[in-house]
Amino acid sequence: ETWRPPATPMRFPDGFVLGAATSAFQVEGSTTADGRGPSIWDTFAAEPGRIRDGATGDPAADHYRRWEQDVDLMADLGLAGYRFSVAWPRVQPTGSGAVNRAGVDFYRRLVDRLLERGIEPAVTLYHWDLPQPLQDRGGWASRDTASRFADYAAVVFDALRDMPGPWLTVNEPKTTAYVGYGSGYHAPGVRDVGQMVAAVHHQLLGHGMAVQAFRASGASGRVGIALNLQPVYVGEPGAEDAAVRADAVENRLFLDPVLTGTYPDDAIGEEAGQIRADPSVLDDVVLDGDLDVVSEPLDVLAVQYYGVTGVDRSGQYVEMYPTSDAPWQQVHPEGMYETLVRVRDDYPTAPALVVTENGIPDPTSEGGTDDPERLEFLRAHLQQVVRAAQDGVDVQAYYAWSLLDNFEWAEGLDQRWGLVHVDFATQERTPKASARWYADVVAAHAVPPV
Ligand code: GBH
Repeated sequence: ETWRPPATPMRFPDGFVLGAATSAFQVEGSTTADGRGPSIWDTFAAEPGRIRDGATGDPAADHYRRWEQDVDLMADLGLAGYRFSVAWPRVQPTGSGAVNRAGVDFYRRLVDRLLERGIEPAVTLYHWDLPQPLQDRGGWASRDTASRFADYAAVVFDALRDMPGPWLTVNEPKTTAYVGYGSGYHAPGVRDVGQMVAAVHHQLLGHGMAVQAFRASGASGRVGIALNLQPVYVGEPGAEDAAVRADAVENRLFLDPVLTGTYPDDAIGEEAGQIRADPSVLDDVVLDGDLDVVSEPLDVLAVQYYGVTGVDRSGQYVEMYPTSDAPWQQVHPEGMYETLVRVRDDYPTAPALVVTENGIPDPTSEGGTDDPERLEFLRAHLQQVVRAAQDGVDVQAYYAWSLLDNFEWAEGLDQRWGLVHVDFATQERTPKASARWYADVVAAHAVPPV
């Protein structure tokens, strides 16, 4: 039976943080300023045919130069939280060794201004902009990258050590592995299942090593990882087993090692729904002791939820719910509730949850500021978050994706995910109708009924 929202406002728990999110490469621009080194996304965007309309990360939303105005905008909207990512190539231009002070100082100023404005920062350490010199040595297919990441993380923990909010180590290791090293649709554009599986493990290992560095640093705040989770449904009669295996691929391959220190044994193989490879590709990269590191206890688990998927008997994806203008996104708000409840029920050791991304693109590329689809999407998903909290799930924050229209990876500037419209010709910011509605939600600390 379908759950129906009440006709009265749904209140968030006391202390629940409502905010919005961005990532460095998607908004900053200024890709060569103040000593920043090249990242894999600079390289990838420079290759013809990789990005829609040949867009690049410069100037994106020009946030590196307009950050003060952007913090003012967040304050005007009354946001209680802002999730951003630190660009590794600004902090360590070659991915290791010498620290670039100018890069660190940018994030120090940003955090200080956010705190002055009463906006709690949430800091992601890796949102896909790997320093190019590390890719030249194998990227996440190489075990050494995990150690380099932990060293970089320690630099940031130290520089922003008083940051009170959540720290997220790696953003969506699934996407980097499957899209960066599997389909090759994202940087670094590799198509190799062996490298893909290695990239899963080395990102999770890097995450665990960064958690250890966090504990050693004495920095404040709480640490976790950001996983994009996606309920998998049986898309036709007889697809039950394929759906279980697809769930291993989409969810358990990441949740299990991080929360229980084991990899599922049904994610990789030749059966419907699985990653098509010999399971030994994983065994070959997991060394003794690694899973203890990967499963270092966390303070928060960050969940990113965009939609659900169905699978048929052969494990192929089937459409069961309407898609947004992103063809991969099947919109189903109940999936938000199911995801939060599932983590709580299936993983007794799970820490508090925060939702660090959720959103949709505008339905046309016209780029207007009237966005009723986004407003209703946010309303329906926020209701499901409150519903989960009411049912006893310890969920403590929600960050809409995204604060600003920005560089949407391979889709370039065409797909607009912002609460705030950006005119890329002038960089003028204009809050969309959804942003004004969301400001009211934050102020009321409750989701209004339709
Ligand atoms: C998030 O990923 C990212 O964290 C964020 O940076 C991004 O802006 C946001 O979503 C909106 O997309 O085109 O068939 O190859 C969400 C998960 C995984 C969704 C990769 C798109 C590519 C599918 N993403 N996927 S396809």
